[in-house]
Amino acid sequence: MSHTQSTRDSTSAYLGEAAEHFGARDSGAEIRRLGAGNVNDTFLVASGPCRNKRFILQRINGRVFTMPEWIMQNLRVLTAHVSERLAGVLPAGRRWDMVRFFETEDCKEFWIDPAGGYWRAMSFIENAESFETIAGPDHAAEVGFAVGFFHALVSDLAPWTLKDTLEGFHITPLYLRRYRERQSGARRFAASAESAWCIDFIEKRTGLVTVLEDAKTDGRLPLRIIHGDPKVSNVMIDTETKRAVGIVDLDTVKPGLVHYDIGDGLRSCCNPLGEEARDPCEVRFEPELCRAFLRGYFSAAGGFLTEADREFIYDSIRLISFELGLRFFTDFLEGDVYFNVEEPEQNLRRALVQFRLVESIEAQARALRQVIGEAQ
Ligand code: GN1
Ligand code: MG
Repeated sequence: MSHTQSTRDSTSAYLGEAAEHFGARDSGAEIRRLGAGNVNDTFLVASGPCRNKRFILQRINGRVFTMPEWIMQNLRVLTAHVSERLAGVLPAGRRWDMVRFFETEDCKEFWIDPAGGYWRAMSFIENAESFETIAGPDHAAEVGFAVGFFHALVSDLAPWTLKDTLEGFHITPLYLRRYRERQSGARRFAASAESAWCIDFIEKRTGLVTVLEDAKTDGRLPLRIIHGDPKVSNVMIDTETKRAVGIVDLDTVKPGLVHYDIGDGLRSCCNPLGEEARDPCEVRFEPELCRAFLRGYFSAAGGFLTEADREFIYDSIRLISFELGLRFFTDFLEGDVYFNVEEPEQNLRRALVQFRLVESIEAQARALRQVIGEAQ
C-alpha cells in the first residue's frame, strides 16, 4: 500500500470524530475533501441545521511537519501582527481576510487522534474561491498582489520572532544532497527514458543550486518572513470582484528569503497548464503572465525591495522551478514518501513538468530579465 493510501485510510477513520471535537456534532454534517494539497489532508465541514456553519478541518502530515505546535505558535504571532497592521496598509476598496483558528471543545488547538494524527480547524474565507491553474493575466496580477501584500504585511516583523517549522525548506543545496544520497538506489528507476532524461537534466544544472543561499550567506539578500508556498491555489479570489482576498496554507510561514516566494509564485502562475499537466512537452513559461504577476507584486511590495532584491528575481524563478522538479524526482526515486500521489509515476511526471518549465525559462532568459527590469 502506498504512503498516500495508508495516510488517507487513517484520515478517513477519524474524520467524523475530528469534526465533532471542533463542534460539528449534528449527524447531518457534510464533510468533503477540499483542494488538491500534496502534503496535508484538508476538508470543508458544513454543519448546523442549514449546513451554513462552515469551517476547514485539516489533518497535518506528521511525516513532513514534525513540530505542529511550532506552526500554531507562529500563526499566533502572525495573526496578532497582521490584525494590528492591516487597517493601515490595506489599499482602499480591497478586503483582506486572515484565516482564524478554532479551538476544540476542551480549549485545545489540536485534537490528536488515537493514531497520533494532529487535527485542527480554521475559518473558511466566504465568497471566495481558489483555482488549481492560472486563468489569465488579471488572475496572475491578483496572485502577485497577494504575495506582495503578504510580504508587505510582515515586512516589519523580525524573522527571529517565528520558528523554523520545516528545516531545510527551499534550501536547494540540501535537496541536491538528498537526491545524491538516493542516486545509488535510483538505478533501477533510471531504466526509463524519462528518468534518464531527468538525471541528465539535473547533472547539467548542479552549478546553479547555491545562487540564493550564497547571496544569503554573504549578506546580499536579507532574511525576512516568507509564506513558503504561495502557489496559485493558495490565493483566495473574491467570487464577484475577482480580486485576491487572502492567502491560505500558512504552515510554512517562517524566516526565509522573499525570493523563495517570488520564484514559487511565478513558477506556479506562469505555467498555464499547471503542475499536473498530462503532457510535459506542452509546458511553457509565459512572460506575459510574469509581467502581470510582477505588476501586482510590486504594487503591494515595491516599497521595501532593494536593487539587490530585484537582481535575483530571474535566478529565483529558474531555481525554484528546478528545485521543485528535483524534489518531485527525488520523491519518485524514494517511492513517493513525501508528496501525495493518485497514480504511479505521478511524481516523475510532476518532475518532468517542472524541468520543462526550467527549459522554457532558460530559453527566454533575455526577455524575462527585461520583463523584470520593467516591472514596478
Ligand atoms: C506542497 O501540500 P501543498 O500542496 O500545499 C509543498 C510545496 C510545493 C507544492 C507543489 C510543505 O504544497 O513546497 O511547492 O506542494 N509543501 C511542502 O504543489 O512541502
Ligand atoms: Mg502548502
